[in-house]
Amino acid sequence: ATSPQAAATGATTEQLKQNIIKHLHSSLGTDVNKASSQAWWRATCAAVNEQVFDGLRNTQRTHYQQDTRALHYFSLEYLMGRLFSNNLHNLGLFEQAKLALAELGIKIADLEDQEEDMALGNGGLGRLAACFIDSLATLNYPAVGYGIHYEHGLFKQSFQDGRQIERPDSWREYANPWEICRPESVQEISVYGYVETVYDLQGLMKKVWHPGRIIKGVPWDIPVVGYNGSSVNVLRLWESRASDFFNWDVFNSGGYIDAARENIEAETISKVLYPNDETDAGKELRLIQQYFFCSCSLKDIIRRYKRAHGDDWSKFPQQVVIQLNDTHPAVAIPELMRILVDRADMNWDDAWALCQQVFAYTNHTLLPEALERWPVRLFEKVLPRHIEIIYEINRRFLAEQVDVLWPGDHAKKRKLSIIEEGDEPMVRMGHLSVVGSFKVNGVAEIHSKLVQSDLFPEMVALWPDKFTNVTNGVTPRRWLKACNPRLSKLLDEKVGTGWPVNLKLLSKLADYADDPQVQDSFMAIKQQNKADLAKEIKKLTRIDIDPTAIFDIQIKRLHEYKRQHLNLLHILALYRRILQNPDYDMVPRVFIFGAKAAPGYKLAKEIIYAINKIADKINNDKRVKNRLKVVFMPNYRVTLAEKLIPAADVSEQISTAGKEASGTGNMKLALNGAVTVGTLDGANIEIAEEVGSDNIAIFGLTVDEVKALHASGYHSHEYYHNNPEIKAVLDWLETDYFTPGKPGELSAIKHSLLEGGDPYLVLADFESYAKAQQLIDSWYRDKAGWAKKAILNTALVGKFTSDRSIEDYVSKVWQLTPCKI
Ligand code: 26R
Repeated sequence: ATSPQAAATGATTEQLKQNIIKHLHSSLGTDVNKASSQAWWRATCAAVNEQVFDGLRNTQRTHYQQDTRALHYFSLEYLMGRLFSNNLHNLGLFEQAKLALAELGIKIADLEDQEEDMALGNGGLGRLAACFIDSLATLNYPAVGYGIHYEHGLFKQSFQDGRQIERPDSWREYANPWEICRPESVQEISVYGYVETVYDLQGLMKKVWHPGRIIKGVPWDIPVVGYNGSSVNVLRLWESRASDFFNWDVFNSGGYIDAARENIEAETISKVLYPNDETDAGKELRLIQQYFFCSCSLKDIIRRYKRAHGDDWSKFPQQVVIQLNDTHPAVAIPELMRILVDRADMNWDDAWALCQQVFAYTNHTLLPEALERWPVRLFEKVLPRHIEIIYEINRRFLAEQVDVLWPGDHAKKRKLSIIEEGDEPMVRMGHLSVVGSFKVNGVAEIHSKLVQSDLFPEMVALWPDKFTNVTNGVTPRRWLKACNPRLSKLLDEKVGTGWPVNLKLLSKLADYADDPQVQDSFMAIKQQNKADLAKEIKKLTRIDIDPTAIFDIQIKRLHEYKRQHLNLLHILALYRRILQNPDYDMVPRVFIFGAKAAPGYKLAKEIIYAINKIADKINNDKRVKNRLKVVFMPNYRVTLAEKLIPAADVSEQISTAGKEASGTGNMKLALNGAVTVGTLDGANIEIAEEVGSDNIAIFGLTVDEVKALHASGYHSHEYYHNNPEIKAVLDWLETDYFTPGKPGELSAIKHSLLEGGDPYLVLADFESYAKAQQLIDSWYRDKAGWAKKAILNTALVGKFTSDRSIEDYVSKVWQLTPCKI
């Protein structure tokens, strides 16, 4: 059947077929008889791109003609995943393409597997950026995503004897069909060097930065296709190159070989994504990455603005809003100041007023080790002019804001200063971001409250209206329609086909929650998705699982605060109960993990190792009789998430309360009918509000209880000594039961929970967690009851579409108007 959109664009199955063949011949230089799957995939991409580029041209022309205000999303990370089926779905061409390919004897799924994930991000923050640009295009908001064109995205993970091995990701080794190089828009940026103070003819002081290096930024554009033939926006990613005339200039750099080395260094900037999630490594190259893409992007924005408005800066804040995705791009603030003051000769007050109307900042984490601070020393070396500007921003802030509200209060100044004093003075990027932005938001209600009460209380006193909340969301196009076609079809039948752009329509499904037929269809779909996943698990891990067992899934980066080890201790407790009581009655359960550990995060890697070793033992123990299986899927990434999420019965969202800013996997899993086992943390709280307490298993300490427990002195030993099950499973880790002949190989976990003080309160929450899991077991025994809960999860989480997040940003922060193409 031809969808209305496809009919409108005149793209019939037959035309698609001809186009694919045309590209097989003219772009790939092969033909139908000998084309590989790779060639078929590339030819199909090329055929699809004809429509993508039409949309791109139309969109850009319309935005230019209407001189629209636009959002500029600045992010070090975009976790895009694959674009093939996403673009086909958003163009309304998926079914035609499937048919066209089938007629050519090709399975579309085989082509999808030809594509590497575009994994230019670590986790939540990067995937959020990807969902947001999808929604922006779908809602017809003029927007550009700016970032870095990393040659290597997040490392690929494999296991060797249960331990994580990292290998480089080379996503564009054989070229990426979705990107367009734009040599006409290259930028040059400077780093290093020194600042000279000069006086002009009127005797006015001017600062002149004499750079030590010039680096070229080459933009690559990735079209971002909105759903239903709406806008096609761009994601513009900068690749660093050596700047030819400067660096090969032997007089400037001391010699031919030095020049060659500098060229290599220039190209290193965009080589690789830093794989740290939540731990700031403070590396020089990372600061240069941040500055490189911010400077290129600002110059790009200014060039476009000047094309329409010349040297008149007065309309700049009307036309341009920049969203900082965490503090990673915060150096854009002093960079814009530098451009305005040093280059455009604007006076400081006007420049600062302009800046403060342009930037807005999203905070994504409260973890102290993730809050970025750069040594002043490093700034002086890399960006000597910017550190002066930061000092001046700080001087005025302390004198004109802090000292006015708290006269003579030095403690306040010390706490609020953008420069942290000490043996090694540091630039606090969070402070800089708050001071330089007109809005600051957290990513879930509770997180935004904590940003205000715990992280920046004085900033709230200074600027109460600056702070707001925008709860995260996920795109239902990728995370339901494309990844779960069976459920999508049922939803089309029950609530109509409008749900991908109006997710609240899913609430109509609640009317059927008690309907036995709908329950059967819903659970039959879940069962088919589980069978598919079981096959995939067998293929990837050689592990056999029972597709009728409860599929219990924890997928996210590996971090102590996310508490994969709490899940593991509970698995050990179940295993122990089974061994102690051969008839232990439990619904068969498969615990599935997916997680990458930052390569330098020792304990996280130990947890991966422990899960793998314990899995191996349990999965091969006949006495378990299939009640328990543990699977660690290697190389968790967007594409794997798309296979896991539709098959989940239970969603593990078990962070220590107050630590997970929002979470977005929690939303994807609930949307696909999984029941959450979760703490009252991040967006779990809002999910619980939406689905109701019968349809979610909440456990554990609340944020206030966590604070109270820390305040009163938390002693994890007490839980160890008072709870025999906790004691037994922790002691078990020290034996050689799971690592024959090598006792103590798994003791790092026990160590961190006892001698290490258990900073994330794993032992404090253990009992409550085990009870919640018990509740899940009893809920699942009631088939109709479970089906109802699953259905209600899908029906009631419409709030968590990223379209709603974007509309919230538009009304609270960005003030954009949609522009129909
Ligand atoms: C400083 C650097 C090493 C760094 C720190 C932290 C790099 C990357 C991060 C990742 C953080 C900012 C992150 O991804 N946070 C997650 O953002 C998601 C989207 O808002 C939230 O859902 C999630 O709760 C939060 O952990």
